[in-house]
Amino acid sequence: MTLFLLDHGAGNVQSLANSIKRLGYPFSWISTPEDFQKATVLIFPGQGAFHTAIECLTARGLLHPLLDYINSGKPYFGICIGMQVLFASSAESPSVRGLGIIPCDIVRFDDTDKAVPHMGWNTIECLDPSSDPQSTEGLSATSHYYFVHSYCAIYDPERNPVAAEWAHSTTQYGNDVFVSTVRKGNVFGAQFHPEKSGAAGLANLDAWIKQSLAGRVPTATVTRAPRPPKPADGFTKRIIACMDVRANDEGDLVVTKGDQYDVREKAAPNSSTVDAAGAVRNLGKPVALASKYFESGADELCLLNITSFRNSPLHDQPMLAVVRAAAERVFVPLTIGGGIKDAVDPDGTKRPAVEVAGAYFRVGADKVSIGSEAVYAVEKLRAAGSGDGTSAIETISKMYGRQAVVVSVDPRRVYVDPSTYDGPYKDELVYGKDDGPMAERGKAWWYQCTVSGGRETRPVSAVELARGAEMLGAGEILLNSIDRDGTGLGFDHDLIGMIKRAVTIPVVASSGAGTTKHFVDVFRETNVESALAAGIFHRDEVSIRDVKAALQRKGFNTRLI
Ligand code: 1PR
Repeated sequence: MTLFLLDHGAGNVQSLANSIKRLGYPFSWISTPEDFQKATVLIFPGQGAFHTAIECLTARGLLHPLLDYINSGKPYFGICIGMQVLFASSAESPSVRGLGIIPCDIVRFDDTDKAVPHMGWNTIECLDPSSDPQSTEGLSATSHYYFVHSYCAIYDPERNPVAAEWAHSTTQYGNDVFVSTVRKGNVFGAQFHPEKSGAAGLANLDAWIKQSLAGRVPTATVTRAPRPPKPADGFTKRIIACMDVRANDEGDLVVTKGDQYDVREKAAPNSSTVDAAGAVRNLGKPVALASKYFESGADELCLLNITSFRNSPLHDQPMLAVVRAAAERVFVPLTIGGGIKDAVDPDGTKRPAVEVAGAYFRVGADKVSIGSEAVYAVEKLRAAGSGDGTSAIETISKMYGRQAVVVSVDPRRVYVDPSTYDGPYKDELVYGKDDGPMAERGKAWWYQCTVSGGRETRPVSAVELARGAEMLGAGEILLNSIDRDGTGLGFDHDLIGMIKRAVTIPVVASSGAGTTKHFVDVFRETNVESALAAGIFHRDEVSIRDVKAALQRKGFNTRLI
């Protein structure tokens, strides 16, 4: 029996390959239609848009051989879009037909009651009453799995009995209950990403591969009376560890940390180590810290190449090597930011942003974060009234799906006299509270966007950037605060609440965390989906486990490992 992986050219296949290597199974790649003849066990990892998957498979002559393989009865595991292509169609790409093996349609989540994409960790409920461990495919109702999708197969036995017949497990997200895994005969599919779901996901992959290679197709799903799953929205708050990465003065890539974006050491008064003053703060090696945070229960990792605005990231090989090495050790989502833009290599080769992003996806990144380019794209959008399809946000989300595109916002407060201010951001002004910090009392401010790591301000507000980014196709906002970065004063709830209300896509609160209480406060005050920290984790002042325990004590859902 030979395990094959199908790379349709727009997926995070490296992540799956890393997981299977970790499990110790040999595998080969499907690259030509003929390879399907050699495959006896097949996994199709999918990331990205429905139409992209079908178009890429068609262009490479793989679509019909894939259908023939599945109809041959040999074991098939479809992951995310690899499961969705089994359906007849998807609202994501109305003009494109799926394989039609499951004669139902994929629809978009309702976004009136929750952020879309469904991006984060959730639980599943296996519907098969048998306790046959094979039937569970190594899944557990008490584990969390990583989902990142805007479209789903709604579970509704009354109105959609065929989808219900294929349903192996369901998940609740807000008011929607959808099919999280499908299973029938030789076909198994997961809406979540097992390769990014930590130990729980690896257990699912291991169970399925083991029984498939042994030729043991699980016992047929017993016919069961369709029953409404128990309402159990297991969606957790995500805790993200962020590593700002740059070359130090010796040229080594190190994890640094800004204090309001200034990453150079200050000379301590009467310091004997004067030479330390001015050096790039060095808080560790990126891959080692990434592994440490993964083992400590981080739900996601963010690697930001903070000096990439200076040179072409593709030529900036060290960053690709860092992501490749991190992805071999870390089995939760990896976001890479810094320099995701149209670039020109030193030899003059033009590298469009979508190619830069593709290079990172191919070495194991799951999302790319766009900072400066997003500001320029929104300025252009505001001037033209609509996008022209050429921005990094538009080209990358078109190719890989909006769930793969994060926009990083670097706002700085602009204080104004509320009695005289007559500028364009009146309705975005925040007023200092009488019992607030002294520096804010009697004042008002708005949040201005910056580019190049805060070095240049642009005539765009944080609200304009967030709304424009969503319009252009971004799937998530990484909301930093230059004023709070590295201060330990807590998150800027005014900023975060304002942006959360302005968009329907998920928002990551960032900058300023100093204690576990700061995480409890930001989730309670703003209802953001996730919170990010850097300094307190790098300096071992607070652990990710401490943060999650504090959140659990206050009644928040978190993923404990
Ligand atoms: O403009 O697309 O090349 O992206 C550059 C990326 O690098 C952006 O995401 C930008 O936020 C980031 N960046 C650039 N310069 C700096 C700097 O610090 N000098 N880092 C920088 C910004 C913000 C967070 C930080 C949180 C949490 N860092 O990443 O980790 O504020 O910090 P804390 O918990 O210690 O308070 P492009």
